[in-house]
Amino acid sequence: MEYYKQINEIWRVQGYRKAINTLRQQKQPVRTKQDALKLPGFGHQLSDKLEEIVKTGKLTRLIESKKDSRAAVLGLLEGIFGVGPNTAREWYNDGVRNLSNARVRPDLTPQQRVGIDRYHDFNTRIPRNEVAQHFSVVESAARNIDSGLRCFIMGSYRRGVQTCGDIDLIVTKPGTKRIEEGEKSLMWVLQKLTTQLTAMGFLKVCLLGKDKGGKDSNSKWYGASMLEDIGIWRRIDILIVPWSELGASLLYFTGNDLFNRSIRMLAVKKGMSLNQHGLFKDVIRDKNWKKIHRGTLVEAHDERKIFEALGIKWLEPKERNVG
Ligand code: DCT
Ligand code: MG
Repeated sequence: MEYYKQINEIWRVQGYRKAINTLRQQKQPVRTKQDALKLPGFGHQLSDKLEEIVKTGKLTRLIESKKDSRAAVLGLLEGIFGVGPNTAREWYNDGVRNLSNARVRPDLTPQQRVGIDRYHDFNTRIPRNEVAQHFSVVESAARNIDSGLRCFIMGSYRRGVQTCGDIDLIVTKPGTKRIEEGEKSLMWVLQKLTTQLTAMGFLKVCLLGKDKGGKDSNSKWYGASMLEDIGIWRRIDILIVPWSELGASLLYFTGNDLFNRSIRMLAVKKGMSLNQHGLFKDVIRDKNWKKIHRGTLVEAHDERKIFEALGIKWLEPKERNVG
């Protein structure tokens, strides 16, 4: 009965309540399906369950439903921005069963709070054309800051998928390099761009960025954006990428994740190493496969040349939806 209460099956709850009352009123023990079927409110299913409990001390359906509901709650919690499998499990073990329970956690981070407040928004798929509209807003703001800036839409959008989970954007500029390689870094752009877009009311909240810490915090901005006429907060990731690494970044941020995993494995098989900064050869690793020297750069700027260097034919982004 408690399980059906949890999942809001009101009719079943009433059925169980009546059956419990009936059982309480019996003067003789009820031990078999046949005995139970004689009682008001006991059909075949309930009578089978009664007999199972008497005979085995357990109820398979209840064990199953506990598994179901645990998986469902973990799925729900992992849908909160900033909650991964470990946190979800920890909260579950502490008795968290729904978003209201989660909201009152004393250890809730500000990002997770946004994730709960905007749970529905963030878990609604974004139509392709809306992604393109968000892109236009960012692109024109970027162009206003510096007409040399170039923007790209990445992720599932570039792979041609009809609806996207979030909006992945890259901003770059011809001639720029990694900060340790030269002076023409683009880090200042992200700060200016996100500040302007926030003032315009387009960006709603920062979930990771310069002020939120993190290793790459000055080249990456995670947050939410909204189009006035649609009114739904969307997850948006803006990445600043040096022109010298554009190809490797395009490759990485296009995905999908499984395609990335297999192409990286292929690189390793060929004695190379691929990441979002480039394709490298002569990488030196210790016996635990930990990189101790990043190797020599083979290619980073040109996405097609990375395919060539790996010895595989060019794949259009829409051919990279694997798994
Ligand atoms: N990525 C990856 N490995 C991961 C996650 C992401 O290589 N574990 C890369 C590939 C895709 C890109 O980053 C953007 O990631 P997401 O936005 O999470 O995925 P997506 O393919 O854009 O799908 P979605 O429509 O759900 O956003
Ligand atoms: Mg995406």
